[in-house]
Amino acid sequence: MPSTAPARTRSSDLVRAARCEPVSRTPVWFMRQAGRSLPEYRALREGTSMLEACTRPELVTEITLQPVRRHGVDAAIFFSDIVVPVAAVGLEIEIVAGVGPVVARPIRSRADLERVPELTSGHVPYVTEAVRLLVAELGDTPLIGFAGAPFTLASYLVEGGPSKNHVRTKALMHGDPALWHALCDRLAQVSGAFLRVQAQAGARVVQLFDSWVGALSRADYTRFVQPHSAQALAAVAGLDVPRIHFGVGTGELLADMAAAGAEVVGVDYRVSLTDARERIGPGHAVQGNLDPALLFAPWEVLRAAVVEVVEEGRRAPGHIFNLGHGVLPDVDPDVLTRITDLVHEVSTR
Ligand code: 1CP
Repeated sequence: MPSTAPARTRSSDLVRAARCEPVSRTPVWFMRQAGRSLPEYRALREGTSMLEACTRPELVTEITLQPVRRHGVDAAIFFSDIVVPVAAVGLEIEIVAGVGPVVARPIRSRADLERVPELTSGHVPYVTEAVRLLVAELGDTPLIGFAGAPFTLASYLVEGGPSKNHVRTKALMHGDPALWHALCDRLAQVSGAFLRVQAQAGARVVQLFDSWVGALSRADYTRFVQPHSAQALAAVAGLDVPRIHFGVGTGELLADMAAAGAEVVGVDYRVSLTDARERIGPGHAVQGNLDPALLFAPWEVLRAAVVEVVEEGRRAPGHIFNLGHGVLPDVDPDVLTRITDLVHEVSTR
């Protein structure tokens, strides 16, 4: 199916920055900009569970558009969750308020793996429909599609829910490498296909979230994770969609994450963009990396921090302004609007 996205989103600042091409000003969006801090989001979600909401195209469209209208950001991020594709193929999973994804029967054996079949576009017709509706509404603003990377997804599936130390995941990885690789191979197919569905319906950029991979050593990353993330990213190679790859606490892994195949490396707030560029090497754009906690600091302090990130980013071959991780739940949304305006103002070429 050919993309229905207007050709002009290809020349948007977001896409140009991702490709290390000149921009009119630094593009900005915020991880977790949809949901969370917006009262209009909480009103819409009233009475509908998170996973149920993700299957309703009109609702997804409205929630995705809310932060674009309110803040004037340079991109929309598709309202969904990293566990939507594994739920779509039949895994019993729930997103529990205040907790996160919880898996009824965790995946810990070869027999369990059969409960995670390959994903086809037929599993997620509501995603195709929502992306098409969105692209029609968004006009010049590009839509970012996303998926969870194999490691982060595997952690939820093996642990059965959110985890601090990922002990069962690491025990499986080292104790039964063959099963680990089989699980991640399957999850790479699921993630890659989920990215592909969104890109083919009109998403202009995709982001692969490996949120918790910073828990690993470099040796474990290259042996147990990188080939699978590369497989997920390769699923959208040739579709003309720049790929962003992001994780938290990944200072030691940035070079290897860049080598997994993305055009843009997302940098968390623990490493400066300047240091990150040195670790990543030439040829990649960077995304990030304002500390989300600074959104609670006095405006003058926050202002200086924003300007510093913009200035550092201008020395990179391409820069997309973002936070170093997601928007925290109780942030005043007006602060996000102010940051968006400031980034645009100080970066106008
Ligand atoms: O009812 C609710 O509002 C639940 C809160 C919520 C929301 C709004 C969850 C549960 N997921 C989402 C949407 C979501 N999740 C988006 C789209 C909105 C946007 O970004 O603007 C995206 C991109 C995600 C991705 C996601 N889900 C990640 C990767 C990003 C990151 O923050 O690192 C992860 C790790 C998840 C799992 C997840 N889903 C929800 C929660 C609370 C969590 C984290 C749980 C944990 O701490 O392990």
